[in-house]
Amino acid sequence: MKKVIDKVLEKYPAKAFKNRKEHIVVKTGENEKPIIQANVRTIPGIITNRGCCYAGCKGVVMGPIKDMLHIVHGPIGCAYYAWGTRRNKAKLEEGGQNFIEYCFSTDMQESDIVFGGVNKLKQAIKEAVEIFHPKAIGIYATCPVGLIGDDINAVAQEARKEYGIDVLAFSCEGYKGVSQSAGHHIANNIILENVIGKGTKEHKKYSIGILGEYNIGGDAWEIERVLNKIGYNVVATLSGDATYESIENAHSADINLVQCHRSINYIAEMIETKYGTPWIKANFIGVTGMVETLRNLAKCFDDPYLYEKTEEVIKEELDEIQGEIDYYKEKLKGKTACLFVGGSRAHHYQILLKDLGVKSILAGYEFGHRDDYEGREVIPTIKKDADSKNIPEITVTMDKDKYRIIIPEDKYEILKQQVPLGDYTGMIKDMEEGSIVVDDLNHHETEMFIKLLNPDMFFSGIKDKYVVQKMGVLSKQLHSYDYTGPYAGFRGALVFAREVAAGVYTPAWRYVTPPWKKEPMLEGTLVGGDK
Ligand code: CFM
Ligand code: HCA
Repeated sequence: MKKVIDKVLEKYPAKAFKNRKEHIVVKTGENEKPIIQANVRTIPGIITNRGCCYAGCKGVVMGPIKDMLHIVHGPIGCAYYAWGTRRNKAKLEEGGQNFIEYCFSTDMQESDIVFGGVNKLKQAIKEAVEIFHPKAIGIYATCPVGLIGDDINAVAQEARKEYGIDVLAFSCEGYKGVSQSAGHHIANNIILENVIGKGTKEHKKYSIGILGEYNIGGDAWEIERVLNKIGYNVVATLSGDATYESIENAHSADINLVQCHRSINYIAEMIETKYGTPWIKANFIGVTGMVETLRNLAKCFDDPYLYEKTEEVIKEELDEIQGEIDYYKEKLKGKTACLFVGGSRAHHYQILLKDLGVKSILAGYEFGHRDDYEGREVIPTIKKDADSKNIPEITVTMDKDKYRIIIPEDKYEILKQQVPLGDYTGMIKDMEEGSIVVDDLNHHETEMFIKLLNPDMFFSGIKDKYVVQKMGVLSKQLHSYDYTGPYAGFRGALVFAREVAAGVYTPAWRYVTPPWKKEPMLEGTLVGGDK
């Protein structure tokens, strides 16, 4: 594997070589816990797959809140970028509102950039209130807004007074921070300070919160179906198919399940500090992940009814899918995969692939931090990056009225030995020896690694899907699920298995000539030959 990496880095100029070398590691016997460089800016000139701060704030964390009206303050392209493509689905609830299919923007023009866009923003809010009567409004600043200095906070404050609804301003200009993860931070801070804790709904038995689950392709619905069947009451999902009111009540959960650690780990921590709600790392992707998560959750409540019901539901769900899953496993056994996605799926989907007998030989995140790769224990050793000054830090203290002791300290310590309470061990730990880990993989490296590793499948996003596919390798989007889904939970695992098997065995590959048949094979290529 070392040779493969040398080959990939070979033609980089010295500065790029030094930089990229630190972002690529191999897990070996001697290097069980490699240190990887992460969450630093991409070198200009390199074609990265990363998104921006605005994408992380508006597109990822806030966008899925369905009855909030999200106004993108900026030129229309930014609004269009975050319009529907992420496939965060939402259903209208009885008596509720759902703006998920809409795209609201101030559509700034050159004259607004020169003379300021504040008046246009005020007008947009006025129209939004008059036409749609939303529960709450979010204003999202894109790059030019920060550059010209429109004061969106002042506009939001004035609008709150004038219309008597929550109007939240997010200074999430695309250039802030390294990538999407800066935007997650900005959104989460504002949600914690202004929304969570305001609700007054009565606490119900077996209440849980799901954090970092965005209902892509209907994942949250599938997860909730199973959790409800066991008897849990999901008070809030942040933020897939969420209502503003459910988020106001998120503090009433007894346990929070953290699915996407990257986008939400600090909010889970802050909810615990402020309201006493403990959190565990969850993984609803893959049968093994789902079963383990359900059992861990039952242990947190330590209630005989839940233990029993959990096993009953697991059995029922497995009975439903096992036969078909085994069929696809037979088809996929021994295949190899590369994964390159955002900040958590490159890990979660390895668990599902393993269930199907597929080996993950390379994986990486676009913008994961070192703890997403190496585990939470490295957080105190991570140097603050130069960009973090762009993102306001907030300090949270205990809310004396709403704080609850849910798991007493002595029990907490015992439980911590059994379940990932307040902990996440990172992606590398679950990878096999000899596998390659690459942070912020770029297009040059994608092509080189494909030529050298010749994987059977490559999981990433729209920016490289067709490049990979034209190389004769099945490419599936783990962001949008190639317009299908859900992939989460038991039934989702089956949908995924069916699609991957169909992709691998499609006769279409006979019509594509892979590069190693057109060009001489690169020296160091591991496996060649037919697909
Ligand atoms: Fe979390 Fe996400 Fe992801 Fe993410 Fe994203 Fe996404 Fe993703 Mo695309 S919140 S880090 S910023 S799991 S939008 S739903 S698919 S890159 S791996
Ligand atoms: C984003 C959203 C994205 C992009 C997906 C892709 C998503 O980062 O702005 O590149 O295919 O999941 O929709 O991550």
